[in-house]
Amino acid sequence: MIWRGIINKYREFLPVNDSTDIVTLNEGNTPLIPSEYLSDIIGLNVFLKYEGLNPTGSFKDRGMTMAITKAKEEGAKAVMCASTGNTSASAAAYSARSSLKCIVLIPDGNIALGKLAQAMIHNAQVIAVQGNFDDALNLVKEITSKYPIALVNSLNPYRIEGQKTASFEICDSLKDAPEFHAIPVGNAGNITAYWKGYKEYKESGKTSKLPKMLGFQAAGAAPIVKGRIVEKPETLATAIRIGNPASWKSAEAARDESGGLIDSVTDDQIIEAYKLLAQKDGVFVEPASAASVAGIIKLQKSGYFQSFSGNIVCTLTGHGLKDPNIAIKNIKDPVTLKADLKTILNEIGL
Ligand code: AN7
Repeated sequence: MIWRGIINKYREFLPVNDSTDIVTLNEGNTPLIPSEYLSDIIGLNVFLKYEGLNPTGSFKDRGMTMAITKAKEEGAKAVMCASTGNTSASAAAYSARSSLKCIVLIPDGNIALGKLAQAMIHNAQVIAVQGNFDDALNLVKEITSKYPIALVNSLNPYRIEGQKTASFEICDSLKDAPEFHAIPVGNAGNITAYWKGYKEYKESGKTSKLPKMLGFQAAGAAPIVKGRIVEKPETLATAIRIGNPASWKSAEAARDESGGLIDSVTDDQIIEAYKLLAQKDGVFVEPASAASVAGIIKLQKSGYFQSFSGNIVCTLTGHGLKDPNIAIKNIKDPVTLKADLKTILNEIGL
């Protein structure tokens, strides 16, 4: 069967009917990659759900195909979002494909280069706000409540509907739900969506159990862990530099209903996991994505997994090419030498 995107594949679980005109870039169907290296460390079978391989390079495409499809169906002419980068890249691409005007508010100076390039080339109206993501989202909420512009942040329930399909794919691949699911948490839409997906699959009889949900925030932007709004969130993982998550309550529900946890990881732990993924598994992700792996390594060290066996899935939310500056900053510069055989052989150690 030709893959035609998540709505076609999972339409029985989604708010569409036969006359819905689907806006898709054939998102989804991302690989679930086993990690031998991490399985050895953790003591469970670790799988990486590599969402960086979606059309715009992040998991946001799953929600955006749904949100833009519904915006079109409902007659919207324009959409708007606040974004730490990936939502704006995705909204811009799906809007371009469906001739919608797209307006994005980004925190000035705090989005990765690749994401900015995407929003710009897809012709979104990009406005950098002198504030953080939370300030930008407040503005977008106010504007979309007063003017005929559709909000496509994950407060839009269609976004969650689309994003839940990642759980379906995991269960389809593993033939059941995993024991654990680890995931980065920013605005908390994705953990909400995965949990909804796992529950719906179990209710429909496609799986026999539910995973424990393990969410990870960056230590400098960990409102849910601290139990209070962080006014000035700080982390090099700019995708999750969020101090007041929109889906705070539903993330707590996912944590509590599943018997899981939401913890924090430091920027150093994120960078360590980011390098491990690239250098041991050959998987290049953006820093925020590495929070899930940093988190399970942290939990393993505390003995958390000792009495468990089975499968654990880590969502890797975005591609490493989104943020090339971080990669280059964290690795030694390449040497520059004369175009001379002896010099090059000497450098290689031959
Ligand atoms: C790579 O693009 O919030 O907890 O505006 O880009 O569902 O917010 C991005 C979030 C994790 C956190 N990893 O997901 C945005 C935005 C990456 C991300 C998250 C984001 P949520």
